[in-house]
Amino acid sequence: MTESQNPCALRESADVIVLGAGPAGLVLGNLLHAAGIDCVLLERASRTHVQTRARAGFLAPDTGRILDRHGLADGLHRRGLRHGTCEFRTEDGRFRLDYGSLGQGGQHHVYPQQNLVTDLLTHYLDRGGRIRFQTEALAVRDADGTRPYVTTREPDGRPTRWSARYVAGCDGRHGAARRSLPPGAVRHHHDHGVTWLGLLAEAPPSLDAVGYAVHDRGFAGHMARTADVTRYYLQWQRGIPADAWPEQRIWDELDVRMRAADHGPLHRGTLRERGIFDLTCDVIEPLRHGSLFLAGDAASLLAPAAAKGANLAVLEAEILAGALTDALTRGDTAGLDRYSDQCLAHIWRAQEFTGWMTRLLHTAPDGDQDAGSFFHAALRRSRLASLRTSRIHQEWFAENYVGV
Ligand code: RFL
Repeated sequence: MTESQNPCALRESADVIVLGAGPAGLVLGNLLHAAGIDCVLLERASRTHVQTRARAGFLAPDTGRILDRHGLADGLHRRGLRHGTCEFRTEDGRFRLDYGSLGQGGQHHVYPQQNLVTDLLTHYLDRGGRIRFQTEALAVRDADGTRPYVTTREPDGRPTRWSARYVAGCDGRHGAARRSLPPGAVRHHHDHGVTWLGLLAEAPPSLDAVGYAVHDRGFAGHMARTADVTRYYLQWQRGIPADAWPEQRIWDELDVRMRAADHGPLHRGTLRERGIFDLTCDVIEPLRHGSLFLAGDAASLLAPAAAKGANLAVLEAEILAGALTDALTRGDTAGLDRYSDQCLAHIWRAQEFTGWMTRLLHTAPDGDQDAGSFFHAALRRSRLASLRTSRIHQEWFAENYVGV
């Protein structure tokens, strides 16, 4: 017996079913609910889990403006920090870019993703928004018909069938929306060939800027999160587990790559979290399949080198919310027809800049024939020299670094 024929399955419905309660799903849910649209969020994890999952921290000025526009930025303004400088540390010394005051740039908000998710969730629930935690979407069915439905597994294991007019797949790269795409959907995939060890240190930031250290031993990164917590990244050999090195060795390696002997010591602290991130990316094309729309990481995965993923997620959620509201309140489906092309233009631009940043910061990718070669290192050095000396290059950087 198939899921759809199961007579025991509970049946529920909403005009819009939003899969996933990350930044994309929660912004979308808040905007739809505020517009009076009947919607429900289905989230696989528990409330505690989504509110404590540490990921992004750098939110672009446009993201702040979107959240402001919809009254969702209180926490960001109260507790977020502002950031407009990055420091590159290279074999030729260090230089700073005040991207916040360059060209079309602007300052980042530094606000941990789990705080943003908590704010969005609280706002949604306080206004009576519907959400089901620990409810895993299994598949989206009949997306090309007029009454799509989502099959789910409830917390007690019972199968449920949710029918809707539209389904928003905001359930990330491993979610049910991607698994349910029809054969015509294309996934463009690219592996930058670089791996990061991501670290969350219980230590105050060591410099008042984002730190990008370009070193022959590999990249190291420093990013403030709060006054007491700092993210560090180390370019890492693929296949080596995250716990392979003791803390002391990690801090020593960060010291070497960040050139602490020349530029000042790093504040050390307990490493609260370690994670391995392969810098891969992909784009699903198109982002609409009948009544199913993809947003956020479900639509496109970006390597974290340029801090774009959560920003795109918020932007796409706002565009999709407007289009769904027009369709459901006025029967105007033009926004839904435009959705995929409109978002893909932003996504490809973000992918392009992320790829450029990845090449700027790292030693040659694993498996590259030229790994460690003079040629790769010389190109990287030349790119950095241009960024250090060319005002036009700096303005281009600023515009792309903070823009989505
Ligand atoms: P999320 O945040 O992954 O949320 C998806 C939600 O869907 C749920 N889910 C399901 N629910 C129901 N049924 C299913 N079958 C489900 N499958 C999954 C999950 O439990 C989850 O709650 O996706 P969303 O909303 O699209 O948001 C995307 C962002 O999370 C992501 O792009 C950013 O974290 C990327 N990123 C950064 N982006 C920035 O803009 N600025 C940054 O500074 C930044 N730093 C980062 C980052 C990503 C990182 N990682 C994880 C590689 C730093 C790191 C280390």
